[in-house]
Amino acid sequence: MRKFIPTKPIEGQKPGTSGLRKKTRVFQQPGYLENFIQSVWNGIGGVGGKTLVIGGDGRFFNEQAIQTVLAMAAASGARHAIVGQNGLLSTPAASHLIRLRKADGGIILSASHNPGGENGDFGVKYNVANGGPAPEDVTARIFEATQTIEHYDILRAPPVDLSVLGETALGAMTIEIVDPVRDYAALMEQLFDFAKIRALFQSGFTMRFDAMHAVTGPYATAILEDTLGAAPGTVLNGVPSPDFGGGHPDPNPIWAKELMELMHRADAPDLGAASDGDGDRNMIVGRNCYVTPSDSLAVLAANAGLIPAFAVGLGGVARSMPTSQAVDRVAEAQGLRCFETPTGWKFFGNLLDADMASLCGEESAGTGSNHVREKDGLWAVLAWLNILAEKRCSVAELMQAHWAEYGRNYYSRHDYEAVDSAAASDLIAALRARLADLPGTHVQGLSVLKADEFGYTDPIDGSRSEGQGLRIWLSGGGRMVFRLSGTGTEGATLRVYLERLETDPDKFGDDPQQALADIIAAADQLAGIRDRTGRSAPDVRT
Ligand code: G16
Repeated sequence: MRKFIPTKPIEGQKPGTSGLRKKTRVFQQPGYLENFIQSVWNGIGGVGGKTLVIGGDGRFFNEQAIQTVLAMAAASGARHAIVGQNGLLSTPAASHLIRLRKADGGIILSASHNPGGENGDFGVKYNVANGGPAPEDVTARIFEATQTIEHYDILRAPPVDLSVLGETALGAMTIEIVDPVRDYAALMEQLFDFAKIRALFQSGFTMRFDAMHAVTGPYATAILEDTLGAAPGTVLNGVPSPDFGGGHPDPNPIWAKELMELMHRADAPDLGAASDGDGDRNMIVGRNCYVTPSDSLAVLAANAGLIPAFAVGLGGVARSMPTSQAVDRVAEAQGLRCFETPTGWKFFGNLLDADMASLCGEESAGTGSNHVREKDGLWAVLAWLNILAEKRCSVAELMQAHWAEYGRNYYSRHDYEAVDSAAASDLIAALRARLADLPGTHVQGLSVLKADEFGYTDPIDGSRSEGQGLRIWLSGGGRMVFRLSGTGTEGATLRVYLERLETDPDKFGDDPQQALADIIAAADQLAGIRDRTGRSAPDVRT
């Protein structure tokens, strides 16, 4: 039975860098999810007659939320819902399904790398017909709709059994429950040289992939172990759990600590990799050799010719603004177009659609290509495997050779989490006010060459995004960037991105924190981080 439920706007339903993310308990409040979903429908002009892909990363509240989304899609006249079995779909697999099945869009339930569980985080993201996250004009319309909503529509019906593959119906809407892995795995097989990777594993190459108790487990097991012949046990923490085993499913050296320790032991495997809550982030680590996401992007760009999907060459490359400039020099050497976009995968969408960029990456552990319109953790791991299968060298050797050719961009991101929101905004405002006066001044023995606030004009649709981070360039090839995260759920997270180019091969082996020490001190001095936040050190350094 279709129900028309009167409601009122709920404050704060503004999508951030990637959808709406809040504490799970906030989403569990009566009407909270319903208000947002109805606002999505209202913001996109309704879902009448449309086909939607629906799935999530399996975190606590996932299945319940999917039942609500289905009941609301059916009540609003959607024609067809394609749902991952047991409500599971990794973000890149959802993006692929939207494209493959020519759906009108999709709803992905995930707070990505944020912890899950009753005390953790939950999130909802709307993706458009190209498979990518909704662009800013769409999220703006959705936000507007959250502020004027007066009612939502929902079908009151028994829950749909999401465990059984095949078709069923909810009201007049067809629901198709699909294997979450099958189509994605088939796509990967088209993109990479599986025979070469299989031969690599047969030659004794070893790896560990830490799925961090999140959605990538079934994908990684099917592809790495069952198809490519990696030894059983290659995939660690491969069974998705609603609270990610109590962990923080963020693939970086801090949260993937066990894997990092393993990779620094004498009996370390050849390759270590990890992926996040919804499978779109990745970490790459060799024996005693962590690869920063920025370096990973540069290495993939430099070696793209070894990957069958890129046999025709790259249309161009793109990186988010705070990502290191390592890929820029590869692009320059190879005569490739190189774009700098604001943080958020949605900004790559138009470039990928227009084939102006076919390889994109972000410092936040996101790498991907034009095969879908999301970043893709497992794709990045397979790309590395494909390159290593061709080169038959270690990760460390590959990095050394890369730096010898292009120089090394020492890079680190310092995060100050759950900072008082007003203090964080004041810090940014105060620094913004001084930007024009900084060039020509000196700090910690470095001169400021240039300073600005990043804004971006999309080269395809001309849309303009302002206020995308404060940038300061220093003598000696240094750069620092300040911005506030758009994915946190508590207070504000201040992100400070630090970078310096080193071209002397004798200095490629330093610890990044040491190599960047003067820039780190300069950042603190310029922005007054200690004084304004009361923090003497960042919570996370990656
Ligand atoms: C999301 C976005 C990324 C972005 C990252 C960090 O990643 O999809 O494009 O780089 O957040 O954003 P922020 O610095 O604003 O926190 P994910 O993996 O959380 O979806």
